[in-house]
Amino acid sequence: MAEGDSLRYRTRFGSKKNQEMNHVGYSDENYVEEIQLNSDTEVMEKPCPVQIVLAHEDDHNFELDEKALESILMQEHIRDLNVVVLSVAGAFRKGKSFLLDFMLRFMYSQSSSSWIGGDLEPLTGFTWRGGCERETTGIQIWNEVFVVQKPNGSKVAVILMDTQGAFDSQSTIKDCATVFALSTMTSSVQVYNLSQNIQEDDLQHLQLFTEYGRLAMEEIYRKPFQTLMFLIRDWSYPYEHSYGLEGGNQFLEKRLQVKQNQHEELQNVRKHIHSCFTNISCFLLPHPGLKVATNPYFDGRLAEIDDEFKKQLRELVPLLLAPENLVVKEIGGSKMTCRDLLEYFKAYIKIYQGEELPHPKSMLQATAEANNMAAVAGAKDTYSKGMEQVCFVSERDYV
Ligand SMILES: Nc1nc2c(ncn2[C@@H]2O[C@H](COP(=O)(O)OP(=O)(O)OP(=O)(O)O)[C@@H](O)[C@H]2O)c(=O)[nH]1
Ligand SMILES: [Mg+2]
Repeated sequence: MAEGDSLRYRTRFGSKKNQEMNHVGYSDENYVEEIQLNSDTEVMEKPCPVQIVLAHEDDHNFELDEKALESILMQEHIRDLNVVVLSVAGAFRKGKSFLLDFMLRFMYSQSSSSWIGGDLEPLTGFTWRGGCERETTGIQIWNEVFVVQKPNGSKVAVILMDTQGAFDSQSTIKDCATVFALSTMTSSVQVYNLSQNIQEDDLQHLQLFTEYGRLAMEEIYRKPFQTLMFLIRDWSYPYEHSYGLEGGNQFLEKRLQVKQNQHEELQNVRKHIHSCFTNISCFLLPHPGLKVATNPYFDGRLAEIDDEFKKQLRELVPLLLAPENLVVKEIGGSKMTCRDLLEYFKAYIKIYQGEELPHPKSMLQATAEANNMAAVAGAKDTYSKGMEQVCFVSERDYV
């Protein structure tokens, strides 16, 4: 789907003052919508993704669109509500935006068991597409903040966040770390989207990126971040660990286990991940079928998605977004409102724009540095040995 195709249009509502709180629906033919208007709202965007962090390719810098973020977070009816932020991050081209669009469907019709949509309905929302080139850049959030009542009666504001995929050919390791760190720091639920398995380098990158996030936080909290869900796409070993949360958690426990006889490096990465998040879980999602993965004309319709994938999706999305499962964003143990989130965003982005943080090293740089250090050590050794020989010879000559 080309950018700008479907949802990016504006509607002028006129200046209706003090309208009642309304409901937003989402159907296959069109958006059935009655949007809550604030007293000061004149122009309201139709539901669409909004770029809040812009990635500047030329100088590898990130910029916060404060105005755009403010216009979403400071809406009168939500700004003082506690905020829940669900963000999906991970490597590029792995179905992050596609997944978020199912989450949108759930948020728009959660009372209904048919939230997943109609069989022939194209999947819209955050822009997703096939192909090998990256799509999402920077950070986007859905401009509709969902107000949900938790079982205890409290109302929370739910924000869905999409992020630039890591490891594309245009991004440096610092760019990837910045996006991932910002996503981790500003979300209460971070979905770490992985393909097929959890490899050791996936854990190393998670360590690097979360450390980059922790560095930017003013105080060092014991567990700085909240919920982390490893989401493994195209899981092909259901005979070892079954699809879903239970199989996922068993698998994760094995992968994150710290053992006595393990190399220190492997132990450290695991200890680091445990020390960063309060809740860690894992969900195993099956392959959605070849049409999803390879057909360039696939438009997201359920009719062309494998049944097992749909079954697991019906489990996964409510696990993350059902009212009873929503996790309010906290920093240092304090719950945050939408208003607070805006301030934190502004503070965090400044840190990444400044020069005070060390640059995260790429694997290549680290290897080059290690090679240089080994060469220096070798040269020193040769020098010392040579000097010893000279000194020993001359000493003997003088004796
Ligand atoms: N194999 C596989 N493909 C998927 C899955 N989910 C979606 N896709 C396909 O993956 C492709 C990329 O989907 P996107 O949602 O645009 O991926 P993304 O991770 O947001 O990509 P970037 O924005 O470039 O980082 C599309 O062709 C989807 O149809 C999945 O679970 N497995
Ligand atoms: Mg995307």
